[in-house]
Amino acid sequence: MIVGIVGLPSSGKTTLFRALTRGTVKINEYGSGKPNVGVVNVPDERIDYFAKQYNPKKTTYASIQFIDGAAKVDTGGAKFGADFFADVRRVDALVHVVAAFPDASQAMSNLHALNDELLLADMQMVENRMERIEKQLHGVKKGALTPATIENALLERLKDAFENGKPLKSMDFSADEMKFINSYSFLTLKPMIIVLNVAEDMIGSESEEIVAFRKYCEEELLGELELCAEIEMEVAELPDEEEAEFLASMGIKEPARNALIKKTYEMLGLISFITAGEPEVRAWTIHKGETAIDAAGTIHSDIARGFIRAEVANFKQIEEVGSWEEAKRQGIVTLQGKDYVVEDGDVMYIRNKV
Ligand SMILES: Nc1nc2c(ncn2[C@@H]2O[C@H](COP(=O)(O)OP(=O)(O)OP(=O)(O)O)[C@@H](O)[C@H]2O)c(=O)[nH]1
Ligand SMILES: [Mg+2]
Repeated sequence: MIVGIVGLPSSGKTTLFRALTRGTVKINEYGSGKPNVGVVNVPDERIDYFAKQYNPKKTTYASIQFIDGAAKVDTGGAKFGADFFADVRRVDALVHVVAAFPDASQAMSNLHALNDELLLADMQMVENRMERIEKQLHGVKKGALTPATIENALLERLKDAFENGKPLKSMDFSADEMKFINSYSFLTLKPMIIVLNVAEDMIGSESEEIVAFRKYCEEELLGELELCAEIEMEVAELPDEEEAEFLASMGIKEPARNALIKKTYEMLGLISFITAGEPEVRAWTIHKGETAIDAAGTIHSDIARGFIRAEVANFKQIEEVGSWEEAKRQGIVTLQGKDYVVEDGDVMYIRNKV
C-alpha cells in the first residue's frame, strides 16, 4: 500500500515525511526533482506484546510506503501544472498537509487551494486523454461502439461533471467504466486524510479557527488530525528511549505520527491478523472483510492450497488470559473454516497439509 503526501509548497510535507520515517531515509536535495520514498512500520501494541512474550528471532510489523513528491522549484510562474502531482498519481491514498503555522488563519483557504489543484489536475487528465483518443475516433461510424467511443462518452460525461462542479466521488460508474476510471488514477477519487500542521505553540489548541477547520472536515467526512510537523520530526529523530522521555515530560503518551499511520491504515480499509511464535511474531495485512483462506494465501499460496482449518482467537481474548497457550487450554481458541471473516487483531494458526 502506497500513500502520497500532498500539500501546497512549504506546507510541511517533507518535514512530516521525515517524522514518519524517523530519519531513516536520506532526503533528496531540494530541486533534485526526485520524490522521497520510505517504508514505515504501522505501530502495533499487539505485536509488541507477543514480541515480549516469545522473544522471537524476528519481529515484523505491517508497513505502508509513503511518497513525498519532489519539491517543485518555483520558476516564477504557476507552481502547479500537469506534472505537479506526477509522483503521487499511482498511490492508494493521500495525506494532505495543510499549513496552519505561524497561525491558523489561512488553514481553510490553504485546504481549498490544494483541493482545487487536485481537481484541476484531474480535469487536465481528462483533457489529455480526450486529445489522445481523438485520432481513434476518426472514421468510426456514427453510433458505432468501439473501445474509443465508449471511453470518449465517459470522458465527455466526466468533463461535464467537472464543468458543473460535480465531484467525481458523487458519480456512479459501470463496471466497464470503472476499468477506465482506475487507469486514470484520479486524485480526487483517492481516500484522503487531512493533517493540519499547526505551530509548535498551538498543539491541542481549541482556537476558533482550528475548531472551525475540524468541524468542516467532519462535515465533509474527511479524516483529520492536528500535529506540529516540526516537533514531530525532532522527536522522531531521537533514539527510542529519549523520545519516550521527551514525550513523557510533555505529558504525551505517543507521538502524533503513530496516530496518523494508524489512521491511514484504517482509511485504506486494511486490518492485521497476527501469527506469533518463537521464530517470528508478525502482523499480516489483509482487507477488511477478507476470509481465513485469504489470510492463508497472504502468508503463502501453498498454505492456502493446503488449508485445513484455522485456529483463531482475538488478541483481546488472549491478553485477558495471558497467552495463546492458556487461551487454548480454556477453549477460547476456535477452529474456523475457509469462509471465516477475519477480524482485526485475530491471532491465527493455520493448519494445513503441505
Ligand atoms: N513553525 C513551523 N514551521 C514548520 C512546520 N512544519 C514545517 N515548517 C517549516 O516550513 C518550511 C517548509 O517545510 P517543508 O517540510 O520543507 O515543506 P514542503 O511542503 O516539503 O515544501 P516543498 O517541498 O517545497 O513544497 C521549513 O522551513 C520547515 O521547517 C511547523 O509545524 N511549524
Ligand atoms: Mg518538500
